[in-house]
Amino acid sequence: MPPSSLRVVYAFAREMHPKTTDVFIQYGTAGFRTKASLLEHVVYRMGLLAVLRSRVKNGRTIGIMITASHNLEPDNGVKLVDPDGEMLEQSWEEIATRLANVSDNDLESTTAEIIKQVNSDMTLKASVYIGMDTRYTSPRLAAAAVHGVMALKGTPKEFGIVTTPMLHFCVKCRNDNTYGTPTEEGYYEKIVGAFKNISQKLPVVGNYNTTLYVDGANGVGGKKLNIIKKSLDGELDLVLCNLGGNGGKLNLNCGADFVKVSQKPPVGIEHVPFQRVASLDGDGDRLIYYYVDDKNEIHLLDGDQIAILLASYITELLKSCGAQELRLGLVQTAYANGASTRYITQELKIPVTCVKTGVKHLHHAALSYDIGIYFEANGHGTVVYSKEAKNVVRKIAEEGEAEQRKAAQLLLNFIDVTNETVGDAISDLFLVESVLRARGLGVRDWAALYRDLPCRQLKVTVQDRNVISTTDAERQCTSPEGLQTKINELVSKYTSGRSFVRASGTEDVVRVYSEADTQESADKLAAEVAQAVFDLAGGVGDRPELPE
Ligand code: 16G
Ligand code: MG
Repeated sequence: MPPSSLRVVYAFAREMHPKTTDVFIQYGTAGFRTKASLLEHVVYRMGLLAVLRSRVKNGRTIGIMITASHNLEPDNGVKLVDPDGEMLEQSWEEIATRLANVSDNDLESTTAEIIKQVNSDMTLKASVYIGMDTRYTSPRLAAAAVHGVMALKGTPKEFGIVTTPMLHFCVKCRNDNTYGTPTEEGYYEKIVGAFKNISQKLPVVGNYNTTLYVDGANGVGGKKLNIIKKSLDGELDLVLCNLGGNGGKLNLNCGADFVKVSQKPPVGIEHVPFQRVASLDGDGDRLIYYYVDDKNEIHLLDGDQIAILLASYITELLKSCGAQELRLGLVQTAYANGASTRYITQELKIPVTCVKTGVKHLHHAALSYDIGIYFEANGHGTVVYSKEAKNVVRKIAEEGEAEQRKAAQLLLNFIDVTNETVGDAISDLFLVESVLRARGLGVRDWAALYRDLPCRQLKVTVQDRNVISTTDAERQCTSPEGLQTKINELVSKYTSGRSFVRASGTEDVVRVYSEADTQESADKLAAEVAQAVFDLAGGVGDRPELPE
């Protein structure tokens, strides 16, 4: 494409998606995320960038997802998906930030500069898949993405309303047809089909029962489960709540993030004591389980417990297959409950790696194992299997002894239920249900595997959150000076105390995490550390108070 045709980039921008704000925006942990009203020009420009990225990748398909995940309704966001269904390569985040922030007048020249910088061959074809969540602002933003793709003569394909992981799955399938069919139906066929295969092999035994309540966060995940529900043939009886009807607002007092952070059950569900409930987030990439007991107290089964359940079951299957040589490992972040890490390393004897918050870090670390299981405590995670691991299991499924073959076939189904591209609430839900069913576990049996230490999360507003720097996978704070020493001093007063602070990648706040042997202690420690952050890192507004 000759440079002169870049003029259309400017023309489209000026006519249809002008930049109307000077607010600087940054490609963060999960793309751009802010008030929907500030995003149209950003999404248009991500349409442009996706085309350049597709061309750099020899015409392989790139994804654009319009969503602000668990944020409330007025926000929205956009992120790019790389050809294997993974997050955009980190070195492009700065390029995305630059392109999003230039003025309309400089857009043409900046686009030309980036084309040169990344060496994008503008004669190649380019393909971009576009999906969106259920927000009322999403269709307009998706249209802006389409215009961006067309401005650079790429081919957009719109998927309409899909979960974020569905879009990742479709991008992966489009670039690797051995993975599946790149459509929503293809997703159901593979993932739900494999779950049904597993269910048919495993009778319902022990304390497991097939009823599962679901908190859909009034978002896209619940809507898709409503489609899936009809095809489950009674293998799982889904009672779907918070599907977006009856005035229920997206993520408002419901959804995985609300449940995890507030440690409260969501509104919109009539709780039956000891009934297990799965809570999804707004775009369907996080999953938390919980139950409410007969005293109305909530018991969470978060990403840590999900990881443990999956890891112990896969280990068992590997043993039954006779494939113990495959290296299985778990990846967590600093938010993982200390009790979970102890249980995994000491009881299950499975190696654990700790990395920085953000899916891309976990995903990357998980790839270094033959079978890598990664979960953030907030419920985002999945399992990745190396090619070698799949080949070994396939071979056993065909040539092994009868018992080994059976286990290997089950593991192959399990692999097919997994959305390996990214954490996926729907796929994870079917994985969890498969394991509970296979082991005859009720939700209380699952919760009894080990006991989490009580924990608390708080946030503190400061003048500039970037004054906080961390090291050791965010577990130690290196600036501002004196803060880590103060945290150490506070932590040392508590039995089983642990605390860390980090700057949020998605909100203008500093996050505080604490755990200790009692909830009172965890709450007090968090508040004390929050005060230390406020005092030493330029807190604004009211100083955090200690609990009564
Ligand atoms: C984003 C990340 C999630 C992380 C969270 C932390 C992705 C797809 N999502 O939602 O992994 O836990 O940010 O948020 O990477 P924070 O930086 O505001 O604490
Ligand atoms: Mg999400």
